[in-house]
Amino acid sequence: MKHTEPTPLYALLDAIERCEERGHTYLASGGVSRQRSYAELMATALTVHGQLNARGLRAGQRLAVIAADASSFIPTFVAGVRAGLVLVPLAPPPLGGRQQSYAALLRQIAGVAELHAIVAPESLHTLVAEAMPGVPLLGYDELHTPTGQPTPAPAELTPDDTCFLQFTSGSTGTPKGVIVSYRNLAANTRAIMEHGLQITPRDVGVSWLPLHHDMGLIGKVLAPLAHRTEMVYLSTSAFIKNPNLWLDAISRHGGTISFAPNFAFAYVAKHYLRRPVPLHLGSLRVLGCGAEPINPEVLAEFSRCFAPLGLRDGVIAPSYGMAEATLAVSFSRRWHTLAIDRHACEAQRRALPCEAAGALRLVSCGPAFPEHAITVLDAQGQHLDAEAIGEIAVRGPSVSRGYFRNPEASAGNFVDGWLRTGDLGFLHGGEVYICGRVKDLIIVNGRNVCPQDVEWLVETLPGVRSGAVAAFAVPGAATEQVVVLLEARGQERGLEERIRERLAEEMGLTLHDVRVLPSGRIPKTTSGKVQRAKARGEYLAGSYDVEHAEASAEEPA
Ligand code: 649
Repeated sequence: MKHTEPTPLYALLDAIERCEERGHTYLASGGVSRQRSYAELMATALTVHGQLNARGLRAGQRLAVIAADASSFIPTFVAGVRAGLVLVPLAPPPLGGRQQSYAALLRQIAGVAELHAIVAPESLHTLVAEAMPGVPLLGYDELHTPTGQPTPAPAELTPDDTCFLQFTSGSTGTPKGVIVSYRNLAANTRAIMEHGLQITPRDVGVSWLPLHHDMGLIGKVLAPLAHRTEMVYLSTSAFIKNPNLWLDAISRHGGTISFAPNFAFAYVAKHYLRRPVPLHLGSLRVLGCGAEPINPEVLAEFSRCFAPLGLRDGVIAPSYGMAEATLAVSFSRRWHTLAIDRHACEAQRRALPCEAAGALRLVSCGPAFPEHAITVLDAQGQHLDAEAIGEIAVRGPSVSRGYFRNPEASAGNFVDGWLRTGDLGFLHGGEVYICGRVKDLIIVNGRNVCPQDVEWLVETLPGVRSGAVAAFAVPGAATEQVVVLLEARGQERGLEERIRERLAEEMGLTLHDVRVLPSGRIPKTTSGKVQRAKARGEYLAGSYDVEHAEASAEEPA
């Protein structure tokens, strides 16, 4: 079958400008929401384009944009597309401090991206000016003020031009900017919207995802823009403070599609059980889960919790992807699991289906999208058969051509037309199952243990914060040894002991060390993923020793 080329985003701007019947709703924490049609959004984008042009910015130059609230970020991004600029979306500073590491991240990105200008909310100008000296700094307010001059013509672009650079944090080293072309973006948008979601003009998307990260930016802004999908946005910080707001927004606005990482499913269900509110979830037809290993227990618990509120069966849809493949590479319509033999997995790296008690249960992330392929490679780069566990590699029109000005990293990950993902997993029945990151694997006494297995078990204990556990290996005398760091809600007495007992009973693991930390101490990426390698580095450097001593001192003897 011959596939036609999907239309690139820049060629859809006229159609978006004419769309008055659908648009965005921006929810504010105070309860006042604002609505804007796609036509109004484009009118603002034209104003911003005028301002960018007046400041001498020209097609091909790189413009960083710190993702503030959706209502100012989105038209600014669209203006950059219209101007033919290479956009560089950046995270806002993390909630609750860590300003120094944020400034360091900005400095590193400025070093790689050679920016021509940066747009930041006025409140961050001092910080940004210090972190990125010499980069012209623009404010959202000034960009949203009309110049009084005629609107510049849209830039002339081709599908191979770069739309944006998606910076990924990585656990160590400098951040890498994935080059996302208009062709990549259009291919992935088509796969997600037409094949995966079978989007219709009646759909309503709801998102609290960070706007700088691929899932929030492409999944919830750019793909919906291309299809002029009705969208409701609330901020990530509002969601973190009150997780009920997500399902409440779906309930009030008749949301049909939403996506979130696994931690959010656990977080929302736990919070809801403590503070129930009225909800009607019958409108939802796809509730996607991706971006982190998916815990089947969490999905089952979420379904049990919200089925009485109208959440329909088969709505939860696991999805797998990464920035290097633009966003998504696979999608599963109805979530299901496969149980495999733990011993064969850990000792021989084979996925042997097995229904015995204690089997390892993994969630299917579905088959590769049309025009895309998934394979599994061994350490030498040879293709393996189905059921063999190895490194997942991906091919297809969504796969980027590499990292911006980083030939070594590009040559390492983009090999013979395949993207090496760094994820460990296997294929079964044409569907992909992800076991975790290759580099995070814990090898102890000849067993290959996936850290999330340990982390998920720890998370089942009362008092442990969801998505705030890190398991990793440190060198030991004969074999590697396992360390667990976790953040706890309040003071749970005897938590360390309970963790050690549970892991010994359920997984036969003896822990070298367990550290109960205050909230916010486990390192995470700007999109909220636990950075195990960084946590390990900090642990080995002794960064957690002081707090640990203080925390234990508070406990009665
Ligand atoms: C993951 C992105 C998941 C990511 C999302 C499709 C209205 C509303 C919505 C809409 C349209 C209209 O994490 C993408 C697919 C969203 C469509 C929304 O459409 N990228 S990343 O580069 O930051 O990280 C990639 C890594 O995350 C892990 C892997 O290690 C991967 O290399 N990861 C997973 N691990 C286990 N299981 C999964 N399912 C994973 N997905 C990503």
